[in-house]
Amino acid sequence: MDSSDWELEELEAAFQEKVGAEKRIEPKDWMPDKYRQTLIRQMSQHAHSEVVGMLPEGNWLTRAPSLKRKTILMAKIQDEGGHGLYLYSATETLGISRDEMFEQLHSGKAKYSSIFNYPTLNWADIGAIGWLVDGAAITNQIALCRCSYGPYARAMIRICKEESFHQRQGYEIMMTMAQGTEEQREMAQDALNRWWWPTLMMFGPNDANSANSAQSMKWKIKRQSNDDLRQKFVDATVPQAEFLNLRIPDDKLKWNEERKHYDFGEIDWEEFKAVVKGNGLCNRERLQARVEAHDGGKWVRDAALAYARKKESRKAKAA
Ligand code: FAQ
Repeated sequence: MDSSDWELEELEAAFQEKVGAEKRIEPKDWMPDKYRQTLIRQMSQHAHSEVVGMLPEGNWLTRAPSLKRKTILMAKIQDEGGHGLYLYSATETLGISRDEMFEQLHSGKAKYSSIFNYPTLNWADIGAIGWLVDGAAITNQIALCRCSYGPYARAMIRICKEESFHQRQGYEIMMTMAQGTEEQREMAQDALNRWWWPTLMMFGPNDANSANSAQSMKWKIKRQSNDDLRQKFVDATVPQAEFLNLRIPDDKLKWNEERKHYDFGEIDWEEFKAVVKGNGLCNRERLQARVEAHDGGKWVRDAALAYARKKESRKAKAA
């Protein structure tokens, strides 16, 4: 072991001690390269999810059933876009550029949440996304508010506040439909049937198969395991479904008095793997939409850059 190895070990020990003491790591602090890379991976995938996540709901903007519903949905989708930008900025503090992140998304190298590869077939899907998908996102993100990396943890605090409004608006759509005509009730049930299992997949593989969890928990990037968060979501959501008088599509779902949790059925992990690999119902369509949006916005970026350069050169001439 030479002196630089000793130095590295000392730095790593001091880093882990800081994390252990619940102190935040900030962009200029020393951090192990793998910690940086893990954060870049998770945070950029999170940012991509927010931005790709605008697409399924965007599909219903022109067909929202009233002006009020349309304005609410528009505000929600804009919030998701804002979350994406906020998270891209937080990820940039780790030394990756936004262009690199976009390149990773557009080339298929970076992942985004599996949930956004499912189609939105009827208006009740908008309710189900708000209720279930935002509900799952909040469950996951509340834990991330205590992430050891400062910019990510702080971003999560603001994002969770907005997600909670999204969850409420989704639940309110479901309540309106569940109490409406028989046809509306059926649409609400159908949406729950289709979104339930993909929502449970959002939390990632079971703990035993989660490649990144052990290290991420040690570094306090993740504060609760995939399975614990999934269980928390199920426990909170089952009574909400009961209140709507809708049935969760799982024959194995049952309160376990001993565990004080709901037992639930096995997730179809083959479906999860297929979606993550790019073979879900909408993967190609989603990626194509993002690439087209990026290419279509090139002239705006070029114009903004040309304007900024001109302003700089005027300033330099005047000085
Ligand atoms: N989809 O070892 P783990 C939202 C990958 S935001 C696709 O357990 P990790 C707001 C994982 O990347 C929703 N891939 O991984 C909204 C890894 O592959 P890699 C997004 C998944 O990172 C609402 C591999 O599997 N939220 O919804 C998924 O420790 C409505 C092994 O897994 C976040 O991103 C999946 N579901 O734990 C917007 C939260 N699950 O990268 C619009 C932040 C796992 O090694 C409308 N992220 N994989 O090649 C996290 O908390 C974590 O990254 C987990 C996964 C928990 C998602």
